[in-house]
Amino acid sequence: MPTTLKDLGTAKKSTWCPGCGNFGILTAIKSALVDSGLDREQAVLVSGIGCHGKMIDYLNINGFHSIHGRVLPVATGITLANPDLKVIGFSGDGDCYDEGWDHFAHAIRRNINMTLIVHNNMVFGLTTGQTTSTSQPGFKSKSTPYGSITPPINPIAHALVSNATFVARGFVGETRHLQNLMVQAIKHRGFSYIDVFQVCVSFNYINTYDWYRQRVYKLEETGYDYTDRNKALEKSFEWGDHIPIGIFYKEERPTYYDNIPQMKGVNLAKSPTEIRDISSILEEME
Ligand SMILES: Cc1ncc(C[n+]2csc(CCOP(=O)(O)OP(=O)(O)O)c2C)c(N)n1
Ligand code: SF4
Ligand SMILES: [Mg+2]
Repeated sequence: MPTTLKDLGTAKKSTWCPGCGNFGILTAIKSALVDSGLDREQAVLVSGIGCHGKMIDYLNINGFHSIHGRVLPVATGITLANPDLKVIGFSGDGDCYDEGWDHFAHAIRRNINMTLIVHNNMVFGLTTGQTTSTSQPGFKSKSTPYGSITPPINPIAHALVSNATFVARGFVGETRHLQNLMVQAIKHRGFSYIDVFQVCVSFNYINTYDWYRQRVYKLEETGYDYTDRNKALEKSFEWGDHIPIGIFYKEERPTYYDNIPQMKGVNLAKSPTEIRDISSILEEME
């Protein structure tokens, strides 16, 4: 049965701060799930640890609240074991671009069939606002009281050079636009990735709603062609007074699962499990 907005609500009381950008992501994903016509039972959510991780509590869909930085290994396991499921991962900038950084490149280059949404608030929110690898130069926090001295990571550029098949950026102040990006990401076969500018009203006083509103513009309104990886890379470095949001790059390519001939038509989760006696093999190896 197609999912409705009502189906997706839960009775859990939100613990996000009033005005938090996570509310925008929640609103957008709910509408995107309805728009994409996905049955609730066809989807599985995976989240990391942080304020973003509470998405699992507020969406009435089977979910796995994993450990810090490990959204991608868990999501990879689920999608390979049961390719009939649509796996959607919610990660934080700290979760994905710091603690789980190595998984990012590898899930992308393998073209794991899943969607990854990164709540990029440029701080470790849940642990009270320390600097992350996307915090802007000079950003002052408890961990960098004199201001961040290292240049931030450019996750869009990294995704592109890792051979990503779907790379986009959204902003929580543009929920309709974000919802549309999410629908396209969900429909994409392969690894679809959206970095979302998610405002943290409690700990990031630089990258506020107004800061973004004065800078973001939509790529699709400029006649931009998202099929050219080199152009996308060039765009990914645009920062400052004008910051692009929208789809940077998109292509179709076989997924990791598609490239394993032994997996063709196999659904491990639905395969019969039997206990096999392997003692003779073990004895041979002694
Ligand atoms: C392995 C491990 N390291 C560190 C922590 C502590 N920790 C919990 S939440 C968090 C910050 C999360 O930041 P981010 O991923 O950006 O999520 P946000 O809270 O900003 O949504 C950290 C460092 C942890 N729980 N587990
Ligand atoms: S600390 Fe920041 S990210 Fe976390 S709930 Fe509050 S506003 Fe949102
Ligand atoms: Mg964060």
